[in-house]
Amino acid sequence: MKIKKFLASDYRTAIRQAKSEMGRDAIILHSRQVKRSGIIGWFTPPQVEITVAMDDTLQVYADRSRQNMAATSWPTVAPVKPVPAPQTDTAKEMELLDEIKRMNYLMEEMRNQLHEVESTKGLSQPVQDFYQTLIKNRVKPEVAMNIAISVQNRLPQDPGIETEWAYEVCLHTLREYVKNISPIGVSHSKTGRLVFLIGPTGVGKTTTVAKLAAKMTFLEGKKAALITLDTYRVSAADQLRTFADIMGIPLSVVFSDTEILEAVDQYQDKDVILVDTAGSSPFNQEQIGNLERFVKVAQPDEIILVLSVTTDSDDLLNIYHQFESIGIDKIVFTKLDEAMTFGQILNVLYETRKPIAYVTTGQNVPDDIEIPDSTCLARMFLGEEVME
Ligand SMILES: Nc1nc2c(ncn2[C@@H]2O[C@H](COP(=O)(O)OP(=O)(O)OP(=O)(O)O)[C@@H](O)[C@H]2O)c(=O)[nH]1
Ligand SMILES: [Mg+2]
Repeated sequence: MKIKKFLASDYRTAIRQAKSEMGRDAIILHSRQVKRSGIIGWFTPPQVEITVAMDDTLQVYADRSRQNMAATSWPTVAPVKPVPAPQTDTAKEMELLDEIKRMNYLMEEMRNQLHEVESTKGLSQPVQDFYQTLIKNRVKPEVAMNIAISVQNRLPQDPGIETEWAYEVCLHTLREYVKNISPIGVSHSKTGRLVFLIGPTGVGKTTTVAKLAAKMTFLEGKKAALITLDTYRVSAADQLRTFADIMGIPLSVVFSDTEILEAVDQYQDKDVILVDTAGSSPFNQEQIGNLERFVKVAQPDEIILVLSVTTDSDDLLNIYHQFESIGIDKIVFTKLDEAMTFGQILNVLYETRKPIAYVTTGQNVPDDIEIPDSTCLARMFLGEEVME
């Protein structure tokens, strides 16, 4: 690991120096303002010192994680080539334990299936089919069952009920669970709406910020400004700067509490100030704590959690709960173009009762972002093709 300090008149110059010497994936360990010594320090502005680290293994990891993180934000264990172990007593015991675990898992599966058969017994055939369709589309059994029961309660007991009518009732009921749709609330009466986008690494926060800024500026005629708090990696702010420069939208790279307040103050004449944040691992309390501090200082009007639908339902809910302390107002679901099923969206909305703000459907800025409508979402949960 190589660690080096860089001293310059401002952050941007210090980062430029660090980047050219240490590479794009170097990590900023610490940054501070330093007053020059002696009498000269009284009359000149403080300098900026950043401490930067770079490790060859980090470089490899960074390259790899950039590809992997896009698929899922949850750490995965690299597959290890099995090495045949000598069959000692301990190895045999381990094998036995594994076998018991496998049997327990199978028994649990069978119990669930029996439970499912038992609980779907009271449902008419079209509602049972509806339930099975939800399960196939990765809706959790308990969520699917609750929705199926409310569908059943709305249908007459008539066994000869028409399938088409039953389908309409299913769709209508499903829609009610996702009718809370709430894009960013820019209003003409109040400028300077401050919106934070937070979430795990690689889910598409920066891309979503760029898409939103471009849409608002070029399609809705709004004035937008960008702030990035992502100063963890030396090259992180460059990504958004490139978009900002192309779009002609102002961007501030912010390192401290004072700087965020200054930036927010400076952009008060804009309709919306979008804040991109560093990806936080839900396991890293320090990163979540840092984010929480910025939120306390800046007091945003909206905090949007960005989640990728390529992540498994249970992981999505775990991530939600890890970020909950920051205060989540609404959710953006990204990478719908990379998923085969969408039940995980319903699972998250069902449990959290939070509104959905947008969905994103590809890498293109600004086209691949949409405000979904509830019919479209309901049909997606049933596995119907509704998006390009
Ligand atoms: N397929 C697909 N890719 C997307 C979508 N949104 C973003 N991406 C891609 O996902 C990758 C990560 O996107 P970023 O916007 O950098 O993600 P981030 O959350 O800002 O990442 P960190 O800042 O590293 O935490 C990029 O390759 C994006 O082009 C989407 O809706 N669909
Ligand atoms: Mg980013």
